Amino acid sequence: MAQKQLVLIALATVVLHAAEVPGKTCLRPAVGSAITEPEDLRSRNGVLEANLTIHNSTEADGSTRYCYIDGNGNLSPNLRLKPGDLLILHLKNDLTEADPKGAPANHMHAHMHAGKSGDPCMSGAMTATSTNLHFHGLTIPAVCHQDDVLKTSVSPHDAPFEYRFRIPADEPPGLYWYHPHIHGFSKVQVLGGASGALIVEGIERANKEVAGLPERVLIIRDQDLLNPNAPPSKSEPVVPKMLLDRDGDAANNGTGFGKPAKDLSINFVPVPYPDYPPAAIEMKPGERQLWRVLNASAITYLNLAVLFNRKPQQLGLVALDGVPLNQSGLVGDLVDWQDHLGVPPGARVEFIVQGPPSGVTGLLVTRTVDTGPSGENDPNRALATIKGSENAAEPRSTLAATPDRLAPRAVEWLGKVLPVRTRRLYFSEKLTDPNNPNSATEFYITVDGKTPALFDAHSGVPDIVAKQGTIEDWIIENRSTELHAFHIHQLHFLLLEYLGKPVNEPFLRDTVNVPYYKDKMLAYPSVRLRMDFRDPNTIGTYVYHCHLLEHEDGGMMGLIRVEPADAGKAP
Ligand SMILES: [Cu+2]
Repeated sequence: MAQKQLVLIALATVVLHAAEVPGKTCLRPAVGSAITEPEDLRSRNGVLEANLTIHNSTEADGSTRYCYIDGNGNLSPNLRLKPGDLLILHLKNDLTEADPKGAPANHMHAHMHAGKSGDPCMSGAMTATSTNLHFHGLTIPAVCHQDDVLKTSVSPHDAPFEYRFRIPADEPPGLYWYHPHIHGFSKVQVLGGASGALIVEGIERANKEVAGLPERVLIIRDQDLLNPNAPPSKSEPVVPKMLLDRDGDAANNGTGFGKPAKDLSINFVPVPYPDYPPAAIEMKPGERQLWRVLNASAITYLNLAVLFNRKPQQLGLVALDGVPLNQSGLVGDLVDWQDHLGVPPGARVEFIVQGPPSGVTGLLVTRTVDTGPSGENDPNRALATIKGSENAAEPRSTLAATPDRLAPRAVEWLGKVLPVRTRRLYFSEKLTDPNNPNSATEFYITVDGKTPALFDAHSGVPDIVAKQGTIEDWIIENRSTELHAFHIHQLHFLLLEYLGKPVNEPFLRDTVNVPYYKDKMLAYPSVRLRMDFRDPNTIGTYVYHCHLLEHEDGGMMGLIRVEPADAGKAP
């Protein structure tokens, strides 16, 4: 009898654990719900200190969700700091082995690599249950406890791991973000929902056009299809039968319709295929707001538009990838009015939106993106309704109405400095068996002249060596038949040429599309970027890669070492 009771008690304990402590599960709002804002964690007296736990759970439908939970149970909070503020995060890894179906398909090089010590700074473990943080877009050092993703790896049995760094005093004000960056496992964690916004405050100090505006953070994520076997909606035109691309996702069919590679969510409200029931936003009629939109998708491109009565509205772009459009200091308070905004995975757009008239319900949509013959299908779809209503609640934050002006940058505008050299890199893909179109694909980014090789997380040998204090031009070519998104850690770059044509952008980016190659093209599509290694925080060893995470996990990543200006000496 006593033994039976013991068993019952043990069972009860197990059940309690499985049912989760309240606030410790990756809860998701229902389809069609009103969009809420992520909670704000704001710095006070120059410091923001917070506990962040990464958690996952396998759902009844077999999908795996990931989320960050702060000390108060908030999901994936906004981290809000001013330039110069100190951020201290205590990252606890609460990951459990996910459903095998959620694991990456071909992770031949993403094997278990036991560290030599229990030190998360030296671990280098790249496993399904290891994690770390990358602070996308910030020019902070690539060292442990700051923004190193090569060796830093926190395991579930580790004590909370401390991230501690200052937002640089000259970091452009805008939208940045945090997400895990474990090679081979970035996709599964980010696709599951592991991401959040980091806002460097003061955009209204850079551009007076946004002073006094209410602001809203919208995070668009992708996730595996909730209804993978459903036929397309009856309201859609009939499209060619869906095939799979090289990554095993629904392939681009070139029509703008059909089954998407992934579902999307907006602030975690799912908008699932095939009918895309939109999430809901309310705005006061005619009110201007600043929308800060992050594409935290693992593989999905966005092309955002706002429609009133099916008519595209003007969106006033003021910042891209965290950098105000007037970053050069040469163009005044620039607002770039557009009726659609392309956003590759990893990129951010900050723009002015005007609320619909009273009684009108507008629509936030993503238009189709042509990802190339072997790219994913990113069809047209609704994301959220925008209802004009006198009773609409104001967003939580409003930008200062009469801000002091941001000081001009101390360094010369990147467009005016000559590069010390030009390098050529290219994206390419290769079937493991050239005679079998269904064999696995290998993904490369290669310095022209070298032999393509998959990224090796443990080699430590840089593909590129540069010197701090210098400027370089990089030409990035795409020799594959799908779109890729080039991203580099620790710095922003200036886009100088797109498809061989000069562009004149007064701002910087950290992620850029490189269009796909097609038969009979006379040259590989390319972009020319001016890379800025002047900031001492760019010293160190870090990565550049495609921001489609299945490409990054699959090997499309390279290593750069930036050496200190005072020659020869190790940092
Ligand atoms: Cu790619």
